[in-house]
Amino acid sequence: MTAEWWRTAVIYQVYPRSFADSDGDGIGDLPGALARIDALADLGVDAVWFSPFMPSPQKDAGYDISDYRAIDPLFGTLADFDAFLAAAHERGIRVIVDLVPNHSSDQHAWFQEAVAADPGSPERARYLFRDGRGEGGDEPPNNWESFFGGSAWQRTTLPDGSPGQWYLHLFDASQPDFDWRNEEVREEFRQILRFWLDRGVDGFRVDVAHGLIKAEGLPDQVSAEDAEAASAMGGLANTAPYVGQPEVHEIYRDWRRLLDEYDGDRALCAEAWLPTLAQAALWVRPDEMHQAFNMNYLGTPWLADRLRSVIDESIEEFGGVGAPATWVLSNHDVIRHGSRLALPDDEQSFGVGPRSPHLPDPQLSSRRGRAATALMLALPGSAYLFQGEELGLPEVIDIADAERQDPRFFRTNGADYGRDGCRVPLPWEAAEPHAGFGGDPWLPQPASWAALARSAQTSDPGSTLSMYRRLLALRRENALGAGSLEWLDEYPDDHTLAFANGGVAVVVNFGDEPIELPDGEVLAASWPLADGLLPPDATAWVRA
Ligand code: TEU
Repeated sequence: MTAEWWRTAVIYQVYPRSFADSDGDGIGDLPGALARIDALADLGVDAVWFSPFMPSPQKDAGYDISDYRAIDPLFGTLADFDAFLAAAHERGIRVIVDLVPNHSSDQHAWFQEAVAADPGSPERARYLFRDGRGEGGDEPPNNWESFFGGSAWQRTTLPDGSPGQWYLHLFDASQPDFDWRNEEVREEFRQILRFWLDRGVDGFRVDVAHGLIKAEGLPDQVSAEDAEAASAMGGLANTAPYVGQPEVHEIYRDWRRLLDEYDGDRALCAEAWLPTLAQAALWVRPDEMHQAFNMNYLGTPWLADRLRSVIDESIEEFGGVGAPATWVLSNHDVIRHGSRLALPDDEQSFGVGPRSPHLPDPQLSSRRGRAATALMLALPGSAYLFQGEELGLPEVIDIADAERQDPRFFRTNGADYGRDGCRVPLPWEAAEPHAGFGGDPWLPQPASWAALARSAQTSDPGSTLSMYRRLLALRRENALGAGSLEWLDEYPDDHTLAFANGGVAVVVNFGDEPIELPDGEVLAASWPLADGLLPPDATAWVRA
């Protein structure tokens, strides 16, 4: 592979608990992933990102880590990981692992020591313990809310049963936040990075990369309205006191220096949810991370003008700091993109379930999902795929409340369905029990998924899987990742996007009527053409 593989790579997210189960416990594992590695090679991806597989009580599906230098027995052993890594490298596939530095599990040895130690002790100083406010310290130390709902503070209980200090958790109460102003925490994570780099990983996806540093003094969050008023008066616009604090960049500069000591082009990718692309670009300045997820692109609805602006802005902002633009439509935190793009714009976050006001139409989901992918894979830069999107899996809506697992569902008392609907285990073999996933899956698979199994799609030229394979092969042959984008303005219509990337012209139809394609060989189409015309909610690639 060429130098700086991450500038153009297509990176496939393996969510290990839902990928492939080798031991029949209903939870995917590393030997299961290894047994299916040729499906990834055959798809044509450049790299795999593994969501966390470290030891964890699994309160947040593995994003609550109790030991950063081992593998949870649910998923296998370090030897299983080494075997996967070697097999991937043999096939020219890079492997990046998930690093979760913002918080640990409450079962991590450090947190257990902290709870057992006194207020003000060095053990407590690794996390964010504070006295409560109000009489008897009964009120949380500030007004911050957890991303999963409710207060971001949990009170501890002393051995005699009386209430003690509070600790900060931006996510579940089982995920206490580290204090990244503490040098001991920084040194520990340098060692963790080295542990995985020494094993040969190609890089890290860095969880919650926007949030490690909290504003000094942990001030109350100003409400959006107050912030707006302040900014109208010439004051500072609101940013949450735990998002994008300037000192967070020192940490990534330090990590970059550490990665640069290693050979082989290792990369850091920021999972940073930030209000603007201009802010996201700060994470990928030349001495910081290599890539940042483009959450602004992911959050853009299926509208030609909005997509055109976000594409332009992405190329400009990331390009402005010498970083590749990145693209992503799906991951384990959001509604699967076909289903999402078929929902009203204001119902595309926080999950969808049986009581949601609107449910996505399956046909429209399928058309838009495929069209959006064919648009994304033609863009220059690096793209992320989430396991199962290559099978056209829809969001699973019919999950009974009793079967749901996401802490977001529980912390909002079911007001948000949360993320289980995109996490349902993959179907591999149409004719096997549990569609060949392995044991009885930890989230129920719809019966209809047998028809979407990889085995049912693999030799069907019209399947979503065949479309992904073809697009990835064409993307590689035409070096689209390293290309550049030029809008084709002979399509002035509001309902069309058209651009050229090198020798490939790409046309996307957002309207209700079929449209004409430019002259030339049609290389790929996300939906069958009708009389040579591109139907609504479809994308075509044409040899220009
Ligand atoms: O998500 C970070 C994050 O900020 C999420 O709250 C995100 O905004 C939300 O899930 C969108 O619906 C990361 C992981 O990707 C997620 O799975 C973890 O739950 C979270 O960190 C805590 O580790």
